[in-house]
Amino acid sequence: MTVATSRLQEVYGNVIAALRQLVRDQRLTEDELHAAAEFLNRVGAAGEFPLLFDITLAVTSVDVTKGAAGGTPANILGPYYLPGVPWRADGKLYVKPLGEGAELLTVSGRVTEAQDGSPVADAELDVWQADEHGVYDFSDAYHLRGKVKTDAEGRYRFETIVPAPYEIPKEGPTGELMRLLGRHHFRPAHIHMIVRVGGEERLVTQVFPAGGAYLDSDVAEAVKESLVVPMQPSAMREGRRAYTMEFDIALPPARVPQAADLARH
Ligand code: MBD
Ligand code: FE
Repeated sequence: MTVATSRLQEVYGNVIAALRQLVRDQRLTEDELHAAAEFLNRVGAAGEFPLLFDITLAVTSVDVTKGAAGGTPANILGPYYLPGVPWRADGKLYVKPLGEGAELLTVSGRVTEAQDGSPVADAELDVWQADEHGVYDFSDAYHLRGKVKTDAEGRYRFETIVPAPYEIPKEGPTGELMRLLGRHHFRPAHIHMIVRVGGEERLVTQVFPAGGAYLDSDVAEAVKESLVVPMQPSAMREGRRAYTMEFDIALPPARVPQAADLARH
Protein backbone atom coordinates (compact mmCIF):
# COMPACT_ATOMS: atom_id res chain seq x y z
CA MET A 1 0.00 0.00 0.00
CA THR A 2 1.29 3.45 -0.87
CA VAL A 3 0.47 6.50 1.21
CA ALA A 4 -0.17 9.93 -0.23
CA THR A 5 2.33 12.54 0.97
CA SER A 6 -0.41 14.76 2.40
CA ARG A 7 -1.85 11.86 4.43
CA LEU A 8 1.62 10.89 5.66
CA GLN A 9 2.41 14.45 6.71
CA GLU A 10 -0.89 14.79 8.55
CA VAL A 11 -0.64 11.43 10.32
CA TYR A 12 3.06 11.86 11.16
CA GLY A 13 2.43 15.27 12.69
CA ASN A 14 -0.41 13.89 14.80
CA VAL A 15 1.54 10.81 15.86
CA ILE A 16 4.38 12.95 17.14
CA ALA A 17 1.98 15.37 18.86
CA ALA A 18 0.18 12.46 20.58
CA LEU A 19 3.45 10.83 21.66
CA ARG A 20 4.83 14.13 22.96
CA GLN A 21 1.69 14.54 25.03
CA LEU A 22 2.30 11.04 26.40
CA VAL A 23 5.89 11.94 27.28
CA ARG A 24 4.57 14.99 29.16
CA ASP A 25 1.72 13.16 30.90
CA GLN A 26 3.88 10.22 32.01
CA ARG A 27 6.99 12.39 32.53
CA LEU A 28 8.92 9.77 30.56
CA THR A 29 12.66 9.83 31.24
CA GLU A 30 15.30 9.41 28.55
CA ASP A 31 16.16 6.05 30.15
CA GLU A 32 12.56 4.94 29.71
CA LEU A 33 12.54 6.14 26.09
CA HIS A 34 15.74 4.20 25.44
CA ALA A 35 14.27 1.08 27.04
CA ALA A 36 11.17 1.45 24.85
CA ALA A 37 13.35 1.92 21.76
CA GLU A 38 15.36 -1.18 22.64
CA PHE A 39 12.12 -3.15 23.07
CA LEU A 40 10.75 -1.93 19.71
CA ASN A 41 14.02 -2.88 18.01
CA ARG A 42 13.48 -6.41 19.31
CA VAL A 43 9.88 -6.37 18.10
CA GLY A 44 11.12 -5.43 14.63
CA ALA A 45 14.00 -7.92 14.64
CA ALA A 46 11.50 -10.67 15.52
CA GLY A 47 9.13 -9.57 12.75
CA GLU A 48 6.40 -9.01 15.32
CA PHE A 49 5.20 -5.50 14.45
CA PRO A 50 2.21 -6.86 12.48
CA LEU A 51 1.26 -8.99 15.49
CA LEU A 52 1.78 -6.15 17.97
CA PHE A 53 -0.28 -3.70 15.89
CA ASP A 54 -2.99 -6.30 15.36
CA ILE A 55 -3.44 -6.98 19.08
CA THR A 56 -3.20 -3.34 20.20
CA LEU A 57 -4.50 -0.98 17.51
CA ALA A 58 -6.37 -2.93 14.83
CA VAL A 59 -9.71 -3.29 16.60
CA THR A 60 -9.86 0.46 17.20
CA SER A 61 -9.18 1.08 13.52
CA VAL A 62 -11.95 -1.34 12.53
CA ASP A 63 -14.38 0.25 14.96
CA VAL A 64 -13.71 3.79 13.81
CA THR A 65 -13.56 3.06 10.06
CA LYS A 66 -16.27 0.39 9.82
CA GLY A 67 -18.17 0.56 13.11
CA ALA A 68 -21.05 2.63 11.81
CA ALA A 69 -21.62 0.58 8.67
CA GLY A 70 -24.59 -1.41 10.08
CA GLY A 71 -25.28 -5.12 9.73
CA THR A 72 -22.94 -7.78 11.09
CA PRO A 73 -20.05 -6.07 12.90
CA ALA A 74 -16.70 -6.02 11.17
CA ASN A 75 -13.66 -7.42 12.93
CA ILE A 76 -9.93 -7.42 12.41
CA LEU A 77 -8.22 -9.26 9.58
CA GLY A 78 -5.37 -10.37 11.83
CA PRO A 79 -1.89 -11.40 10.70
CA TYR A 80 -2.68 -14.84 9.25
CA TYR A 81 -4.88 -14.26 6.22
CA LEU A 82 -3.55 -15.87 3.03
CA PRO A 83 -4.84 -14.73 -0.37
CA GLY A 84 -5.52 -17.15 -3.18
CA VAL A 85 -7.10 -19.98 -1.21
CA PRO A 86 -8.95 -22.67 -3.20
CA TRP A 87 -12.69 -23.03 -3.60
CA ARG A 88 -14.12 -25.89 -1.56
CA ALA A 89 -16.85 -27.29 -3.80
CA ASP A 90 -17.77 -29.90 -1.16
CA GLY A 91 -17.61 -27.29 1.60
CA LYS A 92 -14.82 -29.13 3.43
CA LEU A 93 -12.07 -26.91 4.79
CA TYR A 94 -10.06 -29.74 6.35
CA VAL A 95 -7.78 -31.39 3.85
CA LYS A 96 -5.07 -32.84 6.11
CA PRO A 97 -5.60 -35.82 8.44
CA LEU A 98 -7.29 -34.61 11.61
CA GLY A 99 -5.75 -35.02 15.03
CA GLU A 100 -7.35 -37.39 17.51
CA GLY A 101 -8.94 -34.60 19.50
CA ALA A 102 -10.43 -32.72 16.55
CA GLU A 103 -14.20 -32.27 16.68
CA LEU A 104 -16.27 -31.61 13.57
CA LEU A 105 -18.13 -28.35 13.06
CA THR A 106 -20.66 -27.46 10.38
CA VAL A 107 -21.10 -23.71 9.99
CA SER A 108 -24.05 -22.46 7.97
CA GLY A 109 -26.24 -19.43 7.61
CA ARG A 110 -27.70 -16.85 5.29
CA VAL A 111 -26.06 -13.82 3.78
CA THR A 112 -28.43 -10.89 3.39
CA GLU A 113 -28.23 -7.18 2.66
CA ALA A 114 -28.52 -5.34 5.98
CA GLN A 115 -30.47 -2.55 4.29
CA ASP A 116 -33.48 -4.58 3.15
CA GLY A 117 -32.89 -8.18 4.26
CA SER A 118 -32.73 -9.44 0.71
CA PRO A 119 -30.66 -12.62 0.20
CA VAL A 120 -27.29 -12.28 -1.44
CA ALA A 121 -26.70 -15.04 -3.99
CA ASP A 122 -23.18 -15.90 -5.16
CA ALA A 123 -21.50 -14.18 -2.24
CA GLU A 124 -18.00 -15.51 -1.68
CA LEU A 125 -16.97 -16.47 1.86
CA ASP A 126 -13.20 -16.66 2.31
CA VAL A 127 -12.67 -18.55 5.58
CA TRP A 128 -9.64 -19.36 7.73
CA GLN A 129 -9.06 -20.60 11.26
CA ALA A 130 -6.70 -22.39 13.63
CA ASP A 131 -6.89 -26.14 14.30
CA GLU A 132 -7.77 -28.00 17.52
CA HIS A 133 -4.38 -26.99 18.97
CA GLY A 134 -4.73 -23.34 17.99
CA VAL A 135 -2.32 -23.66 15.06
CA TYR A 136 -2.85 -21.94 11.69
CA ASP A 137 -1.72 -23.86 8.59
CA PHE A 138 0.55 -22.03 6.14
CA SER A 139 1.19 -24.94 3.77
CA ASP A 140 0.06 -24.95 0.15
CA ALA A 141 -2.66 -27.41 1.18
CA TYR A 142 -4.50 -24.42 2.73
CA HIS A 143 -5.75 -26.74 5.48
CA LEU A 144 -8.63 -25.08 7.40
CA ARG A 145 -8.78 -22.35 4.79
CA GLY A 146 -11.02 -22.08 1.76
CA LYS A 147 -13.77 -20.33 -0.14
CA VAL A 148 -17.44 -21.26 -0.40
CA LYS A 149 -20.32 -19.56 -2.20
CA THR A 150 -23.89 -18.72 -1.24
CA ASP A 151 -26.73 -20.30 -3.20
CA ALA A 152 -29.71 -18.51 -4.79
CA GLU A 153 -31.30 -18.02 -1.32
CA GLY A 154 -28.09 -16.60 0.10
CA ARG A 155 -27.33 -19.77 2.07
CA TYR A 156 -23.82 -21.01 2.71
CA ARG A 157 -22.32 -23.97 4.53
CA PHE A 158 -18.86 -25.22 5.28
CA GLU A 159 -17.48 -28.22 7.11
CA THR A 160 -14.61 -27.60 9.47
CA ILE A 161 -13.36 -28.50 12.93
CA VAL A 162 -13.86 -26.72 16.23
CA PRO A 163 -10.97 -24.24 16.54
CA ALA A 164 -9.00 -23.96 19.78
CA PRO A 165 -7.99 -20.64 21.33
CA TYR A 166 -4.94 -19.12 19.63
CA GLU A 167 -1.87 -18.38 21.73
CA ILE A 168 0.33 -15.60 20.40
CA PRO A 169 4.06 -16.47 20.27
CA LYS A 170 5.27 -16.49 23.87
CA GLU A 171 9.02 -16.59 23.20
CA GLY A 172 9.15 -13.27 21.34
CA PRO A 173 9.11 -9.68 22.62
CA THR A 174 5.31 -9.36 22.29
CA GLY A 175 4.84 -12.44 24.46
CA GLU A 176 7.37 -11.08 26.92
CA LEU A 177 5.46 -7.80 27.13
CA MET A 178 2.20 -9.64 27.93
CA ARG A 179 4.01 -11.59 30.66
CA LEU A 180 5.47 -8.41 32.16
CA LEU A 181 1.97 -6.91 32.15
CA GLY A 182 0.60 -9.96 33.96
CA ARG A 183 -1.61 -10.85 31.00
CA HIS A 184 -2.17 -14.17 29.28
CA HIS A 185 -1.32 -14.75 25.61
CA PHE A 186 -4.60 -16.03 24.20
CA ARG A 187 -7.26 -15.10 21.73
CA PRO A 188 -10.53 -16.98 22.25
CA ALA A 189 -11.30 -19.57 19.56
CA HIS A 190 -12.53 -17.87 16.40
CA ILE A 191 -13.16 -18.35 12.69
CA HIS A 192 -12.18 -15.56 10.31
CA MET A 193 -14.13 -14.69 7.19
CA ILE A 194 -14.13 -12.18 4.38
CA VAL A 195 -17.37 -11.82 2.41
CA ARG A 196 -17.09 -10.59 -1.17
CA VAL A 197 -19.88 -9.89 -3.63
CA GLY A 198 -19.08 -9.47 -7.30
CA GLY A 199 -15.40 -9.32 -6.37
CA GLU A 200 -15.94 -6.46 -3.93
CA GLU A 201 -15.01 -6.91 -0.26
CA ARG A 202 -18.14 -6.26 1.80
CA LEU A 203 -17.25 -7.56 5.26
CA VAL A 204 -14.24 -8.80 7.20
CA THR A 205 -15.26 -10.44 10.44
CA GLN A 206 -14.72 -13.25 12.93
CA VAL A 207 -17.15 -15.57 14.67
CA PHE A 208 -16.49 -16.91 18.17
CA PRO A 209 -18.00 -20.18 19.51
CA ALA A 210 -19.91 -19.32 22.68
CA GLY A 211 -18.79 -20.72 26.01
CA GLY A 212 -15.12 -20.92 25.10
CA ALA A 213 -12.16 -19.69 27.15
CA TYR A 214 -10.84 -16.12 26.98
CA LEU A 215 -13.98 -14.55 25.50
CA ASP A 216 -13.79 -11.97 28.28
CA SER A 217 -10.05 -11.38 28.02
CA ASP A 218 -9.04 -11.61 24.33
CA VAL A 219 -5.42 -10.45 24.02
CA ALA A 220 -6.58 -8.52 20.91
CA GLU A 221 -9.73 -7.19 22.67
CA ALA A 222 -11.72 -7.98 19.54
CA VAL A 223 -14.71 -9.94 20.86
CA LYS A 224 -18.08 -8.44 19.96
CA GLU A 225 -21.19 -9.82 21.54
CA SER A 226 -23.17 -10.43 18.35
CA LEU A 227 -20.22 -12.37 16.90
CA VAL A 228 -20.35 -14.91 19.75
CA VAL A 229 -22.52 -17.78 18.49
CA PRO A 230 -23.58 -21.01 20.24
CA MET A 231 -22.56 -24.41 18.91
CA GLN A 232 -25.20 -27.14 19.00
CA PRO A 233 -24.08 -30.74 19.51
CA SER A 234 -25.15 -33.05 16.67
CA ALA A 235 -24.76 -36.79 16.01
CA MET A 236 -21.21 -38.15 16.06
CA ARG A 237 -19.63 -38.42 12.62
CA GLU A 238 -16.43 -40.17 11.49
CA GLY A 239 -16.09 -41.32 15.11
CA ARG A 240 -15.87 -37.74 16.33
CA ARG A 241 -18.00 -35.35 18.29
CA ALA A 242 -19.78 -33.00 15.95
CA TYR A 243 -21.44 -29.62 16.28
CA THR A 244 -23.38 -27.17 14.16
CA MET A 245 -23.31 -23.40 14.26
CA GLU A 246 -25.74 -21.01 12.59
CA PHE A 247 -24.21 -17.68 11.69
CA ASP A 248 -26.31 -15.31 9.62
CA ILE A 249 -24.49 -12.43 8.00
CA ALA A 250 -26.06 -9.04 7.22
CA LEU A 251 -23.81 -7.12 4.85
CA PRO A 252 -23.30 -3.41 5.36
CA PRO A 253 -24.18 -1.40 2.25
CA ALA A 254 -21.63 -1.42 -0.56
CA ARG A 255 -19.52 1.70 -0.29
CA VAL A 256 -20.66 4.36 -2.71
CA PRO A 257 -17.70 6.39 -4.04
CA GLN A 258 -17.79 9.92 -2.65
CA ALA A 259 -16.95 13.05 -4.58
CA ALA A 260 -13.80 13.43 -2.47
CA ASP A 261 -12.59 9.94 -3.55
CA LEU A 262 -13.18 10.73 -7.19
CA ALA A 263 -11.34 14.05 -6.89
CA ARG A 264 -8.23 12.20 -5.74
CA HIS A 265 -7.85 10.34 -9.06
C1 MBD B 1 -4.84 -14.08 15.42
O1 MBD B 1 -5.26 -15.29 15.04
C2 MBD B 1 -5.67 -13.06 15.23
O2 MBD B 1 -6.85 -13.32 14.67
C3 MBD B 1 -5.29 -11.77 15.60
C4 MBD B 1 -6.22 -10.67 15.41
C5 MBD B 1 -4.07 -11.54 16.17
C6 MBD B 1 -3.22 -12.58 16.37
C7 MBD B 1 -3.60 -13.83 15.99
FE1 FE C 1 -7.01 -15.40 14.13
